[in-house]
Amino acid sequence: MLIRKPSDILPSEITTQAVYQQRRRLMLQGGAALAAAGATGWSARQAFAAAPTGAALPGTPNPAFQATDKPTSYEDVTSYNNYYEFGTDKSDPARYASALRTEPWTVQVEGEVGKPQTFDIDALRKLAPMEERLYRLRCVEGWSMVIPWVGYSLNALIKQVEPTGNAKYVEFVTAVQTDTMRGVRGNVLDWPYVEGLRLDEAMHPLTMLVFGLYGHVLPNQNGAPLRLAVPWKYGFKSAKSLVAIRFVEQQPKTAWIKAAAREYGFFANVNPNVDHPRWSQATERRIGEDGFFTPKRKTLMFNGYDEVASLYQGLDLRANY
Ligand SMILES: Nc1nc2c(c(=O)[nH]1)N[C@H]1C(S)=C(S)[C@@H](COP(=O)(O)O)O[C@H]1N2
Ligand SMILES: [Mo]
Repeated sequence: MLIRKPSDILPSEITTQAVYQQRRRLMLQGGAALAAAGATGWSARQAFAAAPTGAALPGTPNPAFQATDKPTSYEDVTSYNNYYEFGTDKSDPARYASALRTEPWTVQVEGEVGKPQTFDIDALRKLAPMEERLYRLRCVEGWSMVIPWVGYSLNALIKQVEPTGNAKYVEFVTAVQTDTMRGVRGNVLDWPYVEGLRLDEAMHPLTMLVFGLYGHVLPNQNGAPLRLAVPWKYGFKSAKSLVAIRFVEQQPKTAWIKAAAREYGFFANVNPNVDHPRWSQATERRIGEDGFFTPKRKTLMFNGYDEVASLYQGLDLRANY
């Protein structure tokens, strides 16, 4: 279960990466000073714990994709996760995903494309300029976060492989490492974790191929070395640790549809008016804001990304949940 921590010194008032970095330096200095003075309290340890540890991966902030919400702290973004391959508790990914082997790493891009290709992760990192975008992420379970991702629009990759006229959907296949992933030894889901988008959804500029967060390479628990971010859909569509991207004619059979088709649909657009069979989707709990008296936030249609509405004109969003 989630245990809330005091948030007074968490870097949660950050607005941009530059401010974050500056704050981080100050916190590290402050932490070092406290440590030198023999302070071993929670705040001294927290000052170290809250800073990114991976290699730097800066992105140029793209003004077109900046949520105005306050970013969720690095600590929360990297310690409260869903990554069932490593276990179903929110703390399991942070605890166990360090075992994931992220090198070497290739992504097979195949199927209904003129130029199928296997990309090395380094080639993908260089394929388009890295941008920083602040996106909201709304989990189908009723919580949300605000994350400064680093990456670029998936359509940059799609254009390179030239989809054929038969490509109607894109299937995303994620890693299975039986020796490092304790979760895949059980059958909570039918592994590999597979997701899918319609081709026009995959081509939408908001759909992002993500390599980092908070100016650093993705922590394993967040889907290293690359994952999707599809901010107008429930979080489960944003598949982690991609190994293959397939262009197909038929709607992909996703892991969540196979597990519970009545509860999780293919579209999975954030929609406060269509409840999950077991709970309401009208409101959400923003991670880092929750206290006994904190009111829940109203969930917004398409998670507030109204620019995607035209993709669904004429589609009954109640039937196509
Ligand atoms: N491979 C894989 N990708 C996954 C998941 C998963 O279990 N396995 N969980 C999804 C869900 S339910 C959510 S809410 C987001 C969480 O992303 P985050 O941990 O980076 O916030 O990842 C999604 N991607
Ligand atoms: Mo989720």
